[in-house]
Amino acid sequence: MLRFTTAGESHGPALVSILEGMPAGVPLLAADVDTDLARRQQGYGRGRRMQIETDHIEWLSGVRAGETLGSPVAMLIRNSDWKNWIDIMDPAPRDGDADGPRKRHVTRVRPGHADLTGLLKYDRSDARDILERASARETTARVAAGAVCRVLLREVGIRVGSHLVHLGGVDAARPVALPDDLNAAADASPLRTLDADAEAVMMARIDAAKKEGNTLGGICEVVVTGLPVGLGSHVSWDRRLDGRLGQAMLSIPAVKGVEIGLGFETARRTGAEVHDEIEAAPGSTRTGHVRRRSNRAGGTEGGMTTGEPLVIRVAMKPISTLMRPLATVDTATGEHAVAVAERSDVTAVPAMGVIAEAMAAFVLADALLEKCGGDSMAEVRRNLEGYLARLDERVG
Ligand code: EPS
Repeated sequence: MLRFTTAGESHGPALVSILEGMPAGVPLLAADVDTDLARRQQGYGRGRRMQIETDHIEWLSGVRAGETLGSPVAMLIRNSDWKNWIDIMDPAPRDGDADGPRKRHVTRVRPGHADLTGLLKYDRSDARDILERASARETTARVAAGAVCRVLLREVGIRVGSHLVHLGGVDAARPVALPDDLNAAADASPLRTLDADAEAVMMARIDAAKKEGNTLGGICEVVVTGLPVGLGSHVSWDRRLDGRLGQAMLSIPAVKGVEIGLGFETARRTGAEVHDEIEAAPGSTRTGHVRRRSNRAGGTEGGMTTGEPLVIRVAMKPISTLMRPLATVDTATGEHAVAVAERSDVTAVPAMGVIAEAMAAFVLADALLEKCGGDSMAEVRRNLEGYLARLDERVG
């Protein structure tokens, strides 16, 4: 129903995000998108690039007078750093022999980065041809598309939030009950964590890693509330919501693991310790007038939402650009070398949480439109209300 694509290199003139399939009549302001872009730029442990950029969108299409038109929503985000890279990123051909190799060309490929595999696959000699697109700068355009999806979800009472639960070997305690406005609470922390004690230890660890020229990974938890039962489907592999969420999360640069609910822990427990017992809950329309006594499933059963909060944990490896670089091979000479040490971040895990929210918002908006889609917001609303009315009717 929904699809989006992005274009743009990290140090090119701009990024573009095109989202197709939004119904007409969704109220949409640039501020709805810019707020999420600013949230993605936060986080202790980021490098100097985030001081150069203040991301905001320019509408190219799909929005008029504060509402979507049903046509593709295209957004432009300019790279302020572009002015420093015009010569290096110039699309015009050059006379290689006369001009010599371009400045900032990269052959000392970084272990863990797309540099080497991309260079071999695409038959390039300068890894900049790969790393410019592999850069996590691209996630800005994803967050823009996700922010539009978030507005659609918000219109029907679905809220997407996240918080950081682990950084560089330090766990944050998860409160038994999450704050009602999860993002307001998480965004108040420089690491987007709800555990102030753990936050202090994590920040000290980031400082130490920075001194060592090292980098740190971590885990964020995305929580979605207000979902109706039955988004996604059990009938075919590619319609199962768990699989769609997994694909979306694992496509985020540096993400290596995803869990829904208890995730890997379910494999270690017995059935009685894993499955959520069900009881009647008259009046709880979105869960079908029942509730789970626990939510170890994390909000899905059979590849469909249960109506309980959707809980997804996303694990990010440490960034592969180290200021004290690892051993590698110089692809120009075949000799041993140390990897290139480009300017980078010590950690971007807090930002990854915001990106994971965007990817979740996209998958869930798509699944919502599959179940209750329409060409206008009014039609989506009517279809959802019809479905919810049927859930009420079933209990009489
Ligand atoms: C990145 C390297 C750094 C990060 C960048 C991702 O950029 P630069 O090479 O310009 O210093 O700041 O992230 C962003 C620009 C962003 O917007 O998140 C990388 O190599 O992936």
